[in-house]
Amino acid sequence: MALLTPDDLQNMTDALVENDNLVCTLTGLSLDRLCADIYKTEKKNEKIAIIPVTAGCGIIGRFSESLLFTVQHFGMDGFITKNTDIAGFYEAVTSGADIILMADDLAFVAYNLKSQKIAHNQICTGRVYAEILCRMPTPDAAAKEVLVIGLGKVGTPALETFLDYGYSISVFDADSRRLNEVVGGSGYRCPPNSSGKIKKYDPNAGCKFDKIFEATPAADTVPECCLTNGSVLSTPGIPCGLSKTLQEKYNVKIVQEPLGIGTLSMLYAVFDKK
Ligand code: NAD
Ligand code: 2YH
Repeated sequence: MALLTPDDLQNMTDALVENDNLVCTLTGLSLDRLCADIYKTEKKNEKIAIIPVTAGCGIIGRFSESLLFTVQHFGMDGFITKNTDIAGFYEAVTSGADIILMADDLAFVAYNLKSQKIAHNQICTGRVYAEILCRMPTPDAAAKEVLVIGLGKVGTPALETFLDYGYSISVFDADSRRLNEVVGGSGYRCPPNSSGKIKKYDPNAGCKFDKIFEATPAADTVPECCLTNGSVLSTPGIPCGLSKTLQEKYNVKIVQEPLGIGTLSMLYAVFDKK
């Protein structure tokens, strides 16, 4: 399980603003409009409590502060509880919170105390980064092709989104057992592959991809042979899977930010319907 570090979050505020602008250029929608459209929900003055959690590896420097920045940047009302853990939960509820954000080492959730809707960070992150690629204009319906690298808890929900949009998906994972599970349509959260829409990526086949999704904890996962000039890489993976050299050589546009985009997606997942 990859845990965020304070260093990962060092430039988070700038990255969130820059990525919001890039997503707007790519899709025509700002990140909050995009999330509202994905989940068909809207914010309505909800009060969002962020509870620091000491369990496991403990408090991560800049984690709660980055969540508060995200909440406030998108015009919502939020606060970090003074207390941690259960005392923080009590403080959040008695202070009138509508939604709670909290994370331990295994899960980061948003919970709507009124509607009891709950959202999981890995699922919502995979969904929003995949939606960004799906909503970019594609000139020709036949060109709905995407390469997905990393088929874990973030990559797998992204597959469902690409299938919903009718994409043909080439997949790769360093774990051959996981790769076979996904291509075979069985195993943890595997979308059924009855239509043969998911196939193994073959680096020797010479396929280039305009759209690439990456969700691994490794560097240099995106091979040069899959790139074409102006490819778009949508990647929640930390660190970035594409080297600076290849990014510049192929003029790749990269959507990547360590926490805020996924958090915004979680919040819209638990807001009330429009
Ligand atoms: P996971 O462990 O569930 O899945 C990672 C997958 O990547 C695994 O299937 C693994 O076999 C595969 N993998 C590892 N090294 C690889 C390589 N060199 N080439 C190809 N595949 C490789 O992890 P996850 O929860 O899906 O998270 C994936 C990444 O996304 C992590 O870096 C995590 O920190 C990050 N993440 C970022 C955000 C965000 O908001 N940016 C949110 C959640 C997770
Ligand atoms: O980063 C994490 C885990 N990888 C779970 C998230 C799933 N992508 N947890 C953050 C822990 C935060 C800490 N408990 C705090 O500061 O409150």
